[in-house]
Amino acid sequence: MKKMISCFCLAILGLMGCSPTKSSEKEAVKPNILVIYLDDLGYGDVSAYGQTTLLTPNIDQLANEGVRFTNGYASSATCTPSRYAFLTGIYPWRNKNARILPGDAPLLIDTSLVTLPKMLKKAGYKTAVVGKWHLGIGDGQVDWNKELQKNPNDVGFDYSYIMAATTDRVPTVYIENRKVVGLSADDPIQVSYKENFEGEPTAITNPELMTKQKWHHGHNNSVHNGIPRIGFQKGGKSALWHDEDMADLFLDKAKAFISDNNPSKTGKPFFMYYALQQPHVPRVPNERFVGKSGMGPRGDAIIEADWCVGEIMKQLKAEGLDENTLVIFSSDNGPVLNDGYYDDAVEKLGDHKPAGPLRGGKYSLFDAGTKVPFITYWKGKIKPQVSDALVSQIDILSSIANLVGQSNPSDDSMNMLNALMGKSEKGRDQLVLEATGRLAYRNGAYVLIPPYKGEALNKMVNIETGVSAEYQLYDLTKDAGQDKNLAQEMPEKLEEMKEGMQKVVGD
Ligand code: NG6
Ligand code: CA
Repeated sequence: MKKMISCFCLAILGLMGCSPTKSSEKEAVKPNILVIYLDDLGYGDVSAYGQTTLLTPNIDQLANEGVRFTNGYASSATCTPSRYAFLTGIYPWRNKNARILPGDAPLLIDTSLVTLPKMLKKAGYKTAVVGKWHLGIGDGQVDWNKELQKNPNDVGFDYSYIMAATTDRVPTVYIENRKVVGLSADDPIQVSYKENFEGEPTAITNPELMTKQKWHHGHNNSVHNGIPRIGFQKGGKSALWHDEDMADLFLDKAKAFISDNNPSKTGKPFFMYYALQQPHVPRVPNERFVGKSGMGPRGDAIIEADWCVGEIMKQLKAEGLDENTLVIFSSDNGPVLNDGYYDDAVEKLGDHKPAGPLRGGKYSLFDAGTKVPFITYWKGKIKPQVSDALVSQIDILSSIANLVGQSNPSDDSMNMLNALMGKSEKGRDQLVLEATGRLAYRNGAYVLIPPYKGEALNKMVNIETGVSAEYQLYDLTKDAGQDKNLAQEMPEKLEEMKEGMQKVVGD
């Protein structure tokens, strides 16, 4: 009888999307967890964050019916370090290799680390990543035609369907679990970031191949699908992706994972990291979205991504899971317009402000580099609100560990569960931010940018780096645009901030 009751409970819990709790995990709630993570989406690119030129109704719905954070940060102003920090809960600047990686880089995450998916697996979850990876694969000598080792499946993901790096880097193929999808044995794929393969065309030798987009800076190696890329590749023709279909494909894979892993079938909750490729360069939305924004491919790609967000939410609803899924929406770093292709992002921008009221953008130590849209949504559980609490993507690991009754494996990651659930306005007191290897320090209302050598303007992308020979101190509550450097007039505050930063970062 006892056995029957527990089986019954198991079935009911399974239907609810919750898994049975051990006695030591009494308080744990185990919703499905969906992290929707965009690439280079700026604080001002979501209409719920105040802009009116580019409408993102599906993301807005999450924002308006969940917690919309006004002080939500990515860990870094570029992709790889932010994703590293999100998955490991470790500040990216603690790992010197956590920089923008080439497509053939070795796996950045030490396989002995407790990652977010590993922690969730321990808590009984099925885990998946679909979309952009950009955290390295293998040990530096990958044969892309063989079973891939040291990939997402080795750091906690039960299922992975990814691109290795970025849409502008080779190899331009999809990888499902340990295999490149669609490869044919008689046409192996070769990849190099050192030199071209003999006789293969590049954007330099054969500019006529660039039928869809031309390079502005970088991006002049192998050309695939009319678009020049970073790095060289040869062969693998049957496996090469079609950029125009990428959003639909990732969406299909993400939807399929949800229905295949509906807790009513598996008896386990799921965690999915849905990492969309938009609006990173090259921006190649499906033809259904071309021209929709009036802003060229960048705006169209954002509209396409917003549609994908709506579709994935519809899928949760269709599977009966919308009330037991915690959704976290964010972006890996701030916005950039010209990131290396001629794609009209600058020319057709009009009045749109991708960074909103913030200064800087991608690659920048100024706020727009790392302050990004950050939304938590859980139908029926999270009350709609705007929160000024200071939260970072680095805190997701500890906060979720707390929710599901697991211990937090990283000291850098702080338990912000109450803030994420909209139960408290209290966030972190302090946070270290990173941009291309340089650091800034946020504490309360203030941000400190220490002096650095280097250019104040990244001329290629036309974004202020935040670099100056002087200390910079800003009060972000009064001066979101970081116009007024208070370092001279607030010497005590400056000292306090220097000491605070030194305590976390060391000398
Ligand atoms: C840069 C690329 C840029 C983008 C970025 C990575 C050049 C000149 N620029 O090196 O286009 O790919 O790396 O972006 O090659 S991120 O969002 O993945 O960090
Ligand atoms: Ca990015």
